[in-house]
Amino acid sequence: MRKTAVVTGASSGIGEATARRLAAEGYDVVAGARRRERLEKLAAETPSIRPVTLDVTSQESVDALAASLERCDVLVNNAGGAHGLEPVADGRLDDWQRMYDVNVLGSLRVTQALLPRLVESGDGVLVMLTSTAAFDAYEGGGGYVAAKHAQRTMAETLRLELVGKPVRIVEIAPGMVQTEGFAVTRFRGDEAAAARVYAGVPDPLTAGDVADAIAWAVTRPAHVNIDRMVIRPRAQAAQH
Ligand code: NJP
Repeated sequence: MRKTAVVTGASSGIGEATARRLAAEGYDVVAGARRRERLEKLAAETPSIRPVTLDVTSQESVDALAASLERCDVLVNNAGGAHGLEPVADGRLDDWQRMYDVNVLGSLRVTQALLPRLVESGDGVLVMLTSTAAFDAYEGGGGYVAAKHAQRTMAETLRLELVGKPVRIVEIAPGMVQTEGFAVTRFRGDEAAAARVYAGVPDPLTAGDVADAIAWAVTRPAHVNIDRMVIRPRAQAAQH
């Protein structure tokens, strides 16, 4: 019986790479995001990927995803991102709300909707895509640092609550990953500013580096729980 993996935010970056990687591992992959045309392209290249239009900030959209599934063995809560770099004192409430709604409440909505399926699987794996920002504050981190801390502690609490149930909780915490969207939304569309940040970290991680880690963690035998993987570019390895 083929297993099913659901990847949120699969239209670009880490989510797209993870969808491809899990398909290569033999999973049927349900790839969710708002940009349907990008998912269609991904599915056209890889037949075991099924595109699903998904907005994790909408309960209706998340419920429709859950209703469309026959099974769910792996859930990768990847949809997320950062908006704005202002100091806390100047942080925009709408940015903070958006970051919470996608990263924290989005992960919560999808987790609540699919957890029964993960339990039914008999060996469910839930991956929470956090960040090194889930441990360390940094200037300008603001709402992103707060949201990723919240996601991390949600995963830790869930792991405690699921003791005795057949679901493993894996946290993946990357440092800087060069993806299409992340730095651009962070810098409000200023691609030149985003490029300058990447220039400051030679050899950032690629989305594929993170996808490899996710694929490795979820394919461990059922008795092996990888609690957390922190993955940084070598240039960031000693930073806190
Ligand atoms: O970014 P990007 P990454 N509903 O912008 C989707 C974390 N991270 O791959 O809906 C559903 O290429 C969006 O799809 P669309 C980061 O916090 C990154 O770098 O079509 N999906 C797209 O597929 C995040 O949790 C770095 O616009 C929604 C995807 O999210 C994860 O890695 C470092 C959505 C974002 O892809 C992936 O980010 C780090 C919604 N409402 C952690 N809103 C890094 N890149 O440096 C957005 O520590 N998406």
